[in-house]
Amino acid sequence: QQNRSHSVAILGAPFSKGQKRRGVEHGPKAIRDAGLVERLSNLDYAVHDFGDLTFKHLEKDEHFMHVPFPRTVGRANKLLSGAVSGAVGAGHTCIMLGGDHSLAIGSVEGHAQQCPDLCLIWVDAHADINTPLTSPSGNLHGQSVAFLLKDLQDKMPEVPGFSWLKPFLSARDLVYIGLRDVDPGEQKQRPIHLSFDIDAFDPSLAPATGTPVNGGLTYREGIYLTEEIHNTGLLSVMDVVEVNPTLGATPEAIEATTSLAVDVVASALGQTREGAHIAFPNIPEPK
Ligand code: B3U
Ligand code: MN
Ligand code: MN
Repeated sequence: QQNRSHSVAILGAPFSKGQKRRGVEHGPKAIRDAGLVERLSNLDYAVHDFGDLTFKHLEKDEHFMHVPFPRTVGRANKLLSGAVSGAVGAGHTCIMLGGDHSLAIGSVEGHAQQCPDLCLIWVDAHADINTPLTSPSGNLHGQSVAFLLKDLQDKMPEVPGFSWLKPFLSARDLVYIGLRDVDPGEQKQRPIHLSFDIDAFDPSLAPATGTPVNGGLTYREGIYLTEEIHNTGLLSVMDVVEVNPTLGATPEAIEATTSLAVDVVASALGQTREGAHIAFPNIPEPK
């Protein structure tokens, strides 16, 4: 079980230049407004909200091939990397609130500075493993994994803004959802980086996101996943990305998405559906 004596750091990353729709930069505020800090405090964590990082949009940032804002995205991720590294180094379990999924580049890299043996669990409707040469859109949020993987090094061009980044992850460090038969000796005690794209959920549950795709996770599937990750006791950093509060058709659609984001974080940090097992000393009686 995740050790509740761990404190939780919340890092807001209001950044949207890894894709072309505006609004996802409002994700951190929307998720906070949905009650994240209170929910985690109720789980008995000491919550340290470090606020939002301030990202610079570079004036001179020409496309690289058909990839927009490469230097702006590279620089934002370098900044985020330092912040995540600092939070993990200070002993916190770190929750990174995006922002778009290009931010996983810096988040995972900063985590790896402190935990070189981390493994990465990518929960997403998309694989985000395009290179600039395979990407249909050019958007960097669809390329994050390719920047991290050593295995793809000879397939990756040098993208301006990313000279600080050396790929460090092996394909075998990237964990997929759906494994069903793992032997005891195959299990490794490694810090887990959970990168959770809200668009992994079905659009009926998480409509306020930039690229919804039908046929997504049910509520039960998503929460089961985060409960199991909590049960490993190994969660070290979690990204919650692609919540775009400007894209809901109704206030209810936005609220559904942001409260789902709070639910997956709380569940990854140990909130159980059957209750918190904190018994009432005595059940209150009516007078
Ligand atoms: N695979 C497509 C679409 C996409 C990736 N990530 C999101 N959408 N959110 C691409 O652009 O690489
Ligand atoms: Mn993604
Ligand atoms: Mn996605």
